[in-house]
Amino acid sequence: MNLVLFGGPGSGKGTQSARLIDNYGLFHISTGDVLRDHIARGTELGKIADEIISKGQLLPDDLMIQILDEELEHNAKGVTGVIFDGFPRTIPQAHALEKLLEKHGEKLDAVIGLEVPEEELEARLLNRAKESGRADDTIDVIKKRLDVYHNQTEPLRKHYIGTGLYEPINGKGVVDEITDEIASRLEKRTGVKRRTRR
Ligand code: B4P
Repeated sequence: MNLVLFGGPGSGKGTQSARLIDNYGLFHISTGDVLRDHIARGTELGKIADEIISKGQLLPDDLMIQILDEELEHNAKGVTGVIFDGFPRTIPQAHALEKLLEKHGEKLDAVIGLEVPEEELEARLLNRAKESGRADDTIDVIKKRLDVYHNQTEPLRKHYIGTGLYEPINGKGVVDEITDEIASRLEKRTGVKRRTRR
């Protein structure tokens, strides 16, 4: 089973991914985590990513597509399925993902859309900032990330509704209940049951 977790900044993609990995034994690719790892290690890519992320912008599509291709090639060989967390974020990235999966004889089974009102997203990210120390969790950068989301990422929602893959989920509420809702929709859609309860 190959899934995309889709939603605004702070919608809970990382939070729900952690649960889906256990529930279905899937391999997790978070492009945000990959970039933060490069920043922490001070690689050339990390230096580029640091500058862009701290401004709340997206990295260029060609660079992100290359990163994803390498992740699939080197780390995801032979896995039963993948959760794509934070990728795609633009229409060109979505087309690239289709091609990459095709190359590996795979396809996307569902796009889980975590739908959360903007005020809630802002509040969560400001709250996360207290502990995470993330350079992109400040009020100005959060506002920029929300703008970028509306302009560059939200059009993907319509794209995936058109393909029939989009599963809208109310992402506001208790984390466990959101996980249950995702599991129930996935079972209806694919017939696959989760191995553990949460
Ligand atoms: P990401 O790492 O993907 O980060 P995110 O959108 O901020 O967070 P996420 O939705 O995972 O939220 P979380 O579960 O942590 O991206 C960071 C940056 O990397 C991007 O801005 C961009 O610059 C760059 N980047 C990444 N991928 C890219 C791509 N494909 N192309 C170009 N650039 C890319 O949840 C947030 C907070 O809410 C947490 O504190 C959590 O505890 C809390 N929370 C979660 N669920 C909750 C709930 N139900 N109720 C209350 N709080 C909840």
